[in-house]
Amino acid sequence: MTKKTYERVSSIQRITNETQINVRVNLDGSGKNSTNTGVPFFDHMIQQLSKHSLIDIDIRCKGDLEIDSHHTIEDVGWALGKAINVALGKKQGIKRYSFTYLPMDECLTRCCIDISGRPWLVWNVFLPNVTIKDIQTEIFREFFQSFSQSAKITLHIENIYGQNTHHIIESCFKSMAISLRNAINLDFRNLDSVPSTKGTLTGNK
Ligand SMILES: [Mn+2]
Repeated sequence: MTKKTYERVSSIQRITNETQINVRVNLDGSGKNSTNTGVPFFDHMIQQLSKHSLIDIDIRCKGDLEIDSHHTIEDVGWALGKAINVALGKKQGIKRYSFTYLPMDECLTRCCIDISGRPWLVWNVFLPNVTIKDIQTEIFREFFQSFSQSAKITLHIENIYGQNTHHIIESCFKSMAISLRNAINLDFRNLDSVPSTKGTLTGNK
């Protein structure tokens, strides 16, 4: 095979008593985004993720925002990670590894990714402000945690320096976006094989 002949798309639904979520992704998109979670700052972050990863992302979420935004943000992380995992299929031909240093004004964040099939998050990020609007900023660790678990990726995010909490959070999303873009990109020298000496990256073996 010298050309990709399959689509990398998926559609996921996740319904619990806390959240009802529908996610559609196209890994080979152009960064088109339509996200409505009822949490504008979080929608802004997903928009950044889509724009810079070039993954088309469509998210509809009805969450229990009358409690707070915790379940909504955590569960969208899970559903989006799952959608990406499904769309990646057997991970044939992907580049697999990537890293990005992402500056944003005064702050610098590094994200390293291995699309390994083994879920893991390292989160070395301190967020100086406890809240942004009415969002507890500690929830963003939970977003990346649930995303890494359901996407089955090894994800290391470190804020090297920075002061502004909005910048720090946004740099985490953008650095992951660019790392994802590169890691899910197809390696045209290696389209026929899964980039693992083990022969599988599904995480099932
Ligand atoms: Mn912003």
